[in-house]
Amino acid sequence: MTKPTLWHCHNSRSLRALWALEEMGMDYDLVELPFPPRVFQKDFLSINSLGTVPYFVDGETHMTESSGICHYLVERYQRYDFGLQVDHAEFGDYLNWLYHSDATLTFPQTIYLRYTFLEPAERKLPQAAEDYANWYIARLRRLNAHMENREFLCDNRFTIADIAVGYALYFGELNGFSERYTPQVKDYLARLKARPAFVKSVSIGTESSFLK
Ligand SMILES: N[C@@H](CCC(=O)N[C@@H](CS)C(=O)NCC(=O)O)C(=O)O
Repeated sequence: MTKPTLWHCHNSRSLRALWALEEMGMDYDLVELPFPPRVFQKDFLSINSLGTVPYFVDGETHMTESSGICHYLVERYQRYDFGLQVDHAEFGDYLNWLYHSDATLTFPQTIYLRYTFLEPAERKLPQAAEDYANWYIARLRRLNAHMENREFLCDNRFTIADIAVGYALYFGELNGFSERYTPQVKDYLARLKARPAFVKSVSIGTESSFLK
């Protein structure tokens, strides 16, 4: 059987997939790219026409969605030690956190990042950046309530839902939002960041970082 390959940029959303591979102790190949790859590594577009990371290949499977890759790894390799099966009472909740992590908690932050840091001075949009920062903090309301009496999101144990949401919180920290996190969310993020698999994954590729 061939090994999966992951294309990764330091601190980007491919960290979700890398962290999951490390938690699962899987054998994989890693291709590190400078950020953004479509500018600094143009030949990457011939591999992934979107030019985004993560890009993940496992045999005939090609994927571009970070939370989807984590979900794939659980299902494809039957790693329910990191996921929930369909007959579990919290299965819907688990899927909801997986989707929520990127569509609701990460996307608004990318608008902030773009119009604060990535665009040239004449295209920066402070109003859009501030609005989307506030949007992100407001969308944490559900997580804030959920984490009041919990250590992890689902089933009282660490799963890929924690990886998916944990990355959004970590990205928020890099963007300077963590002072606005509630105490329970700050503690939750600290717990996730202390995991050896996170510490290892986040240390990979610092030279070509898009957010240090
Ligand atoms: N929804 C996708 C988004 C992938 C994505 O946009 N990744 C960003 C990095 S966090 C990227 O590669 N941006 C480079 C670009 O847009 O050129 C996911 O969750 O993986």
